[in-house]
Amino acid sequence: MDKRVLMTGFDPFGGETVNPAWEAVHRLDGRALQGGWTIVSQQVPTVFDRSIAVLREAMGRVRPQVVICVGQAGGRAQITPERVAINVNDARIPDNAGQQPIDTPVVPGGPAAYFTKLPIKRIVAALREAGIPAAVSNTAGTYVCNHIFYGLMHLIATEHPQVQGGFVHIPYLPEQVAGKTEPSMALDLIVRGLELVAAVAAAASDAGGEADLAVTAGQEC
Ligand code: PCA
Repeated sequence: MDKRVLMTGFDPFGGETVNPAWEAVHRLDGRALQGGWTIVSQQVPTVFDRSIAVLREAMGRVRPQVVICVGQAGGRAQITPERVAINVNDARIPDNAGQQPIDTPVVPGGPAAYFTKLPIKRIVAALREAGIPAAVSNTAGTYVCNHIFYGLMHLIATEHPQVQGGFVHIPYLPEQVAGKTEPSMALDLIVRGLELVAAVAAAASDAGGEADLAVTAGQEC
């Protein structure tokens, strides 16, 4: 069998010299999963628009059945699959090309939001079962991560209807916060977690997009 999970990871941004997303994702390149699946890794730039162009090219070349984009969420303590991508760019800091869009759409005329069809609650349950801190997130922010997530969901809606896709945010690496108070997660644990995310998503794709677990991930404000 010949089935592929395309995983993307961003390059460093915001003054950091590493991005845990690419550090982890590139270690998974070529990793075989149960059921005849292989992970294919692709770096994407932390740049509005160009990130989606690189993703679109990679989807055309790799022809994946599952796509999982991964980004750094500095300050989070858990691996967090995202529920929803929104059609807005609102950048607090410039991207790696110096662009800082404010309140522009990712896709002019596109829907306000897309929900992932990945089984995010199944993924969180599997991660916790493996002893890896995880939670569903209900916002991917308004920077390049939400941007590529929305772009991915729009590509699925318009060009690749058979693909299942989603986005996962991960914490800082310990070396990024040495001397600070923010939480971090060791690279080995992030790599194991992302492999598990890919495995659960691949199994759900094999099962024809099975229903997610009916457990709450709700939050009050
Ligand atoms: N995190 C940023 C963009 C690139 C990344 O890894 C974000 O959360 O938008």
